[in-house]
Parts: sequence; C-alpha cells; structure tokens
Amino acid sequence: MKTKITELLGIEYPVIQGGMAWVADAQLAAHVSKAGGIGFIGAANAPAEWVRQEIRKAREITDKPIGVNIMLLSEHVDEVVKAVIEEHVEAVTTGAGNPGKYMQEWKAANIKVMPVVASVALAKMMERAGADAVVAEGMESGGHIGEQTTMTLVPQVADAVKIPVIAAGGIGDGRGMAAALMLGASAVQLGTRFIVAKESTVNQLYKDRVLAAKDIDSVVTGRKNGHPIRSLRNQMTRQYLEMEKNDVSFEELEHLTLGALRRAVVEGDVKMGTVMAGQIAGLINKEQTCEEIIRELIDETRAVYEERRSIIQ
Ligand code: TUI
Repeated sequence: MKTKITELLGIEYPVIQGGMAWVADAQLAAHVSKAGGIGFIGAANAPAEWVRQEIRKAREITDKPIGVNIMLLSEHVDEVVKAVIEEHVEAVTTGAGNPGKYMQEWKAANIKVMPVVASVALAKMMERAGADAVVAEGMESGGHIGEQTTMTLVPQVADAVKIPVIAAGGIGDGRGMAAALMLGASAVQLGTRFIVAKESTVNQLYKDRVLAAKDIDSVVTGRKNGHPIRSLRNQMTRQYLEMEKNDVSFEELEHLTLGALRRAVVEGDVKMGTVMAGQIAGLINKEQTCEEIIRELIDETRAVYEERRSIIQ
C-alpha cells in the first residue's frame, strides 16, 4: 500500500500504533514496526531515561522506523524532547496539548512531527508551525479525548490542511480502515486493538476486560473539569461519575484517579484502576500477534473495497 504517510515515514503499510501511556513500550512498538506499520513508544509521564532505554530496546528488535508519543502535560517533557533527538527516532506524535514550541528543534533533527489534534483549528495551527502530518483523533478513542467524532473530524481536517491526515478513534478492523481512507485519511492509528496484541505486556486481566467489553462499556469521566478521559466502566468510574455529579472537588477526584492507570495496566486492578480503551473495544475479541493484526487489517481493507464496489456502481 502506498500513501503520503507510507512515503513520509518509509513504511510498508499505513498503520500506526498509538503511543498509549503505560501500554506502548519498546516490545509493542518494535513489533508493530517490524510488521510493516510504525509503533510509537508512549512516553506519558515517564522520565527521559526510561524513554531513552525503551528506544534502545526497540532498536534491538527492529531496524525499521520507530516513534515516540510525547504527552505534553508531563513534568519531564523538556528532557524527553531532548532524548528523542539524541536517540534519533524517526517520528514523534504528541498528545494533550500544543507542541508548537518544540517543532523547530525536531524538524532540525529530521524527525517527522505528527501532532494529535481534536479540532480543525489546531490542525491548521500545526500545519503553519511546520508539522509533517496530523493525527485527527475522534472522541471514540480511549484516554484523553476531544469533542468531535472521527467521522466528522477527519474529512473537515482533510479539507483544511495540505499535509497528510492520519485518522484515529474508533478504528479496529479493515472496515474502519477503509472508511477512514474514504474520509480522506492517508493512514490510520489504532490503540485498543494493540492493547490485546500478544506482544503487549499489559496485565492479562486488563486484556481480558478489553476482550470482554461490549459496545456500550466505555464511559467518559472528567468532562466537568475539562479533562475528559474514556475508559471501561468499573467501580472506579461509577464512583467518579457519582462524585462528579455531586460537585466533589477536583482534588478529591484527582485522588481517586492518581496512579490508577498504572494500577490497571501493571497490577491488573480492573475494578479501581483506569482501564483506558476506545469505543471499538466491543469489536475486539481476539489476541493476535502484531504481524497478524496488521496482515488481517490490510487483507480486510482490500476485501471490503472489492466487496462494496458493486453497491456504488
Ligand atoms: O493525548 C491523548 N490521549 C491520552 S494522553 C493520556 S495520559 C493521561 N493520563 C491521565 C490523565 C491525563 C492524561 C491518555 N490519553 N490523545 C491525543 C489528544 N490530544 N486528544 C486530544 C488532544 C488534545 C487536547 C487538547 C490536543 C490539544 C489540546 O489542546 C491544545 C491547545 O492548546 O488548544
């Protein structure tokens, strides 16, 4: 498959693994890249030294391009920005903010920069600032989300910018990938499907919760305080939403969720931890290797184009 994104990144298939906090480590990212897509290590709130070591581990698994997702709210962001330059990663995605002030440094180091945006306005701003592409992420995604759906955001961003657009949020199989390409995307980014990859080191109880999820099983907490987070419904989200309804203070809500993603991913506490996952979790019901996931996505995308052609003619 050849798109603006496969050309830009020098990869075989226009499939990107989202840089999920606590989930996307060297092991996962490297195996996605090895299979012909591109994997992103999720720097999240980790110190720069952890990010540096993960990049080096990934390089031992594959010599294909790899990336790092930089979470802009991290207290370590400045050092992580330096580390990805020193370690010569091929690409960076950013989340939860505006990466404008780091753009020139990355460009000078020949790193491809692909900010995650949840609106047309930010997409245009990122293009002006020199971004190589944008990831247009709909509110179907897991984790920190915006307001627009993928269906509405992707075509509007595609019309608003000249740089290539990567669609994210709610994509889990070849039908979703084909649809995203039809909306004007040059690649897709998947998160939830890769949580359950065989190479994913996530606690099995977390994977089992994603595999068991139904269509209506995700909820959004934190809408009131401006940090909306999508995760799978559990005791923690029920408690959070109840407290939110009763206008409990931001500090108390923070106390409930502090370290909760780590507790779910690492310890497998799927009751009181934050089980971040997208709305597509209901569609995801098997564990496969990264190679099998990418192979199946590409085969399904090709098949669905052929199968649907007769309807349109
Ligand atoms: O970043 C994400 N998803 C994330 S980050 C994350 S780590 C975290 N953990 C606990 C609490 C909070 C964060 C988990 N999931 N997706 C990309 C994304 N970025 N979605 C939306 C945005 C975004 C939001 C606001 C981008 C820019 C923005 O504002 C920029 C501005 O200045 O207007």
